[in-house]
Amino acid sequence: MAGTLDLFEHQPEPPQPLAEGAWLLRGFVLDDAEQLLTDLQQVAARAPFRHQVTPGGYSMSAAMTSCGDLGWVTDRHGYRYSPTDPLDDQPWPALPESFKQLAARAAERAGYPGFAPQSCLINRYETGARMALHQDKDEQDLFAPIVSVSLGAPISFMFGGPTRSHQPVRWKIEHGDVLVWGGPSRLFFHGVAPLGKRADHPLTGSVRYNLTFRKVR
Ligand code: MD6
Ligand code: FE
Repeated sequence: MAGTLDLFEHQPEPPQPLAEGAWLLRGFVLDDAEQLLTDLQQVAARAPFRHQVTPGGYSMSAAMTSCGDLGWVTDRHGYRYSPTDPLDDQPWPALPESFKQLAARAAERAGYPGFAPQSCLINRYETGARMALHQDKDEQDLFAPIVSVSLGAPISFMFGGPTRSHQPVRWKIEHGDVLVWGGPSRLFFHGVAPLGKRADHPLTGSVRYNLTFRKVR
């Protein structure tokens, strides 16, 4: 039955500002989520998820892989972007077409037209995995925004300010949500709280994935 409600259900929500230059696009990738998850699994079949080690010697609780011309890696020697996967010294899998299009579309919606990412870092969170407060500052190009896509189980995202001492604001981020940020908030501190025991999604079970698209150079 076509009720008037149907007319509203497919209206995209307007972008929600988190800070100057930072936008939350609720549900922006809902229609593309299954394709993105399929393509993600293909990337992971070639470049498997792994728990990287920080320069300080800690194993990260989120498992990671990458695709695109460059991948974000960390080991005892530091954080950096690498054109090859350290597991096999081969180039990373190419960015799937669905990833490229989605990243460009989301960036444009948030006011950053012409976004062409060189790298997509894929984080996989299982119960209890988290990401401590940090800045994304390993990129040379700090003018380009970062586009961040969340798939699967919901998580509490902490969005801080220009210094570590700014009290972060918590946002519940769900399957299909996209964050786009650049400009004045490009270097703001952020992180995610531990993935809850009861976190669940029909497409991924208790797992949450996050894709972050970056222009590095
Ligand atoms: C995450 N995201 O959502 C971790 N960084 O799992 C990030 O660290 C992040 O979402 C830069 C820009 C957007 C992000
Ligand atoms: Fe980050």
